[in-house]
Amino acid sequence: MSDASAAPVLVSDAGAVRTITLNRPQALNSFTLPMHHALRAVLQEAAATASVRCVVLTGAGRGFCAGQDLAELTDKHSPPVGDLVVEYYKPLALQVSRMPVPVIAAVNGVAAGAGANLALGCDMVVAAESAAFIQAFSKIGLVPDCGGTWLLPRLVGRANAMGLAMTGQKLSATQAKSMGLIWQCVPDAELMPTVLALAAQLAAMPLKALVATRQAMDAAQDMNLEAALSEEGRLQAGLALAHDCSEGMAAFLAKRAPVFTDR
Ligand code: T3D
Repeated sequence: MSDASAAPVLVSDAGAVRTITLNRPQALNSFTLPMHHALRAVLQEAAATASVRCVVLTGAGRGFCAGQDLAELTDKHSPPVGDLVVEYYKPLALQVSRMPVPVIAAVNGVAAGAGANLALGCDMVVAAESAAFIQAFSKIGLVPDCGGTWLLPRLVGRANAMGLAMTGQKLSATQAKSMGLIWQCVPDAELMPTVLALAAQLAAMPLKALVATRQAMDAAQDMNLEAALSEEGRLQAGLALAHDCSEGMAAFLAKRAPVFTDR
């Protein structure tokens, strides 16, 4: 019989919300190849499961994720560092950015290296007060990966991005909130109740519109105003034909609660 507590990733459902828990607490949930494979599979499954309308990503124990397991790199069978980035961290960041449902990071403790950028790549980030974010890469002679070079300047501007990446300094969750790096910072005991309530709220909303909002926001960063306005028009034209838009307008006019079902 397999020991579920030893699985590198745990999955649980509460209504339409699926919680995925990184589960290597003895090493602050740092990434090994088995954890990469398990996370890829459970994200694929969540994306393909119609009843899942929001995903929450969190960590077991006192950490969220400490990035790459550095001990694994000393294994002679470990792929070269560059290959790990291309074959694992890049696909992971893209997979999260292409989920057909909103993804919320519930950052329960330290998020370092690729673990920090995995969290920051989620649609919304809620952190416990005791959590912290560390761009640990420079301290071991690497550049931010798992989307860090793309995400950080967009989230907090070049000056803050460069400061965080070059110094690798620990940013408390409170500082991260003040800097605009994350959506919310809450007392530790309120983290999961807050995130699960937020996830249930998003799960009941028009998902196509939420996912298109993510796509439009990200794409607009590389567009001029005219192009961004055109993209808004293109997306709006498609969304206006979807069930959820008709339902939202009908419910408003009928003064009743809407029931959104598109995904
Ligand atoms: O191919 C590639 O590698 C490229 C991809 C790179 C992506 C990356 O993520 S690079 C960045 C890798 N991560 C780091 O450099 C962070 C290393 N960890 C730390 O700096 C510290 O652990 C923290 C600041 C995150 C937390 O510090 P603290 O004092 O709260 O905890 P600790 O005592 O350092 O760690 C607790 C245990 O977790 C400890 O094990 P032990 O002594 O109790 O048996 C520690 O060794 C282990 N641990 C923490 N981080 C990692 C780790 N083990 C392996 N790899 C880790 N990244």
